[in-house]
Amino acid sequence: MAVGKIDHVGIAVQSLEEALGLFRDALGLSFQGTEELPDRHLKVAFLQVGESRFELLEPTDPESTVYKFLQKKGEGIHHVALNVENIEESMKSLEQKGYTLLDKTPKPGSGGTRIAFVHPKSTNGVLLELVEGHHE
Ligand code: CMX
Repeated sequence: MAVGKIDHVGIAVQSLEEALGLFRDALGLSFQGTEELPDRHLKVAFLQVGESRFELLEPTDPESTVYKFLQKKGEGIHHVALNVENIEESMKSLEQKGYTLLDKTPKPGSGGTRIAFVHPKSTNGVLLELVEGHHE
């Protein structure tokens, strides 16, 4: 499988507004606005870091997987997203090597991308997101 850059690093936060005080204001990263993802029970904000980005994740209700994460672990790195050339091929390759995919088929991601997650229990404790396609 062909991995490109780190697309983004997802960080679970209690409050986007509060976290923007660090990432946007103190670090001075370019802020690309917030987005509501009602189907995932999340509010997210992207900040550009060179060719990559941070994705701040604030759960909007207890249905969110990020809500559970915050309850268990507190704020912190939630996932790392890697750009891949061909998502179906990458998913198949990882599955054949024994890694546990959380999605059977790619799901639509933000900005017209296609995404799939790999279970952190099979990937050294890091929830991996595969991303095909680029923003803008
Ligand atoms: N990173 C590392 N480990 C994680 C984790 C994460 N993000 N989330 C859970 N875990 C660990 C837990 O600590 C737990 O470990 P122990 O058994 O040692 O305690 C184990 O995985 C099971 O965790 P859980 O709290 O019982 O949670 P679930 O099994 O219900 O769900 C997961 C975990 C990864 C399967 C689920 O969160 C998932 O499907 N995630 C993929 C989708 C997602 O996270 N989307 C939201 C953000 C991305 C976006 O949409 O933009």
